[in-house]
Amino acid sequence: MAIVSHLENIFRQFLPDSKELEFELLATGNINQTYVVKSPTKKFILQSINRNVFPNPELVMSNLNEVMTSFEMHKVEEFLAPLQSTKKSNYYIDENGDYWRVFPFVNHHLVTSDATALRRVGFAYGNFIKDLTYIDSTKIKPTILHFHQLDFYFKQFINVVHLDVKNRVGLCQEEIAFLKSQDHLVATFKSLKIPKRLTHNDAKLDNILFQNKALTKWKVIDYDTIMSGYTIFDFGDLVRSTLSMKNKEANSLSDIVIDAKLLTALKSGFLLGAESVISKDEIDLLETGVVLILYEQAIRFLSDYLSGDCYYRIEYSNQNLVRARRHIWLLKAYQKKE
Ligand code: GN1
Ligand code: MG
Repeated sequence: MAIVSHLENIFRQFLPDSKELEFELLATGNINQTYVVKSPTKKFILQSINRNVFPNPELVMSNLNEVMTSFEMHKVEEFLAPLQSTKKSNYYIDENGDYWRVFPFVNHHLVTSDATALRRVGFAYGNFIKDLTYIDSTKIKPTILHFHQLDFYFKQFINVVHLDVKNRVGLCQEEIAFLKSQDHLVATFKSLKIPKRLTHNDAKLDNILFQNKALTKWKVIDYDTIMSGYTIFDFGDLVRSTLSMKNKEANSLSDIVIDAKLLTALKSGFLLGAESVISKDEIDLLETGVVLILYEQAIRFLSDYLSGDCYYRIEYSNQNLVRARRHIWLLKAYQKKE
């Protein structure tokens, strides 16, 4: 098959002698294309960078080199280094101009969403915030402009509603009206007085891989959006993704369950991990971070739906609308809880 030989060729740029390879497409991410590569003895992750989302893949990979150098120097064990190609680079550009990298595959335990496990997840991300302070932030460049900049996403949303290029506005009037009614959150975002620092920026549950049952050994993965950001957004994404997982079957607002015990577990773990670097102002705004990121994600998913699904990968036609709705329900339920 043409695609398999294409993938084999790419993979052999990193491990030239590998034989009997199998490739399995992973459907977990919304952006990059990711394969599990099985050789008779070992497994790897082969991933191409989505150039529509990351217009400058060189930057993604040079940031990764900076992260790697600092983490190696400080013996950060929770980091997974990419393999070097035979040309001594951490990526390979194929004939289509696509950028590919290879990571070791981490055998991992799926995290159950009980309080003990979520305290460990919280700790892992808090600890990562601490690890990121080892890096000289001036050496890390933004890989996506305006990332997590709520006022930017809101303007874009108003614009796509106005343009209505796919004639979909009529199908989501209620969602649009709700998101517009919450524009005070844009003002909250703009008035944030906490400093920016290096953050993960996609701190979701799936991006922590635990390697033992006791959850004491783990890797944080997905380094493409490590750049300057707000700590409270990493915490927010962690809560958001946990709530999304717990509520993935929800079909209406009344189905949404917000489990306070689990949120407490995430928060206490996160605070413990980031204890040495997090400020009182940041701690006071952690819950605001959850609200802001739920709102941001709902806006981004709905904007993508309205503009014809150009950003996030979809598996069925109105998936971005479904994603936006779930985030709106989560936001409403979370706001009610407060
Ligand atoms: C995207 O592809 P994935 O799942 O790693 C997105 C994140 C969202 C996430 C929502 C670069 O990340 O911001 O939180 O989907 N990444 C980018 O599931 O936009
Ligand atoms: Mg990601």
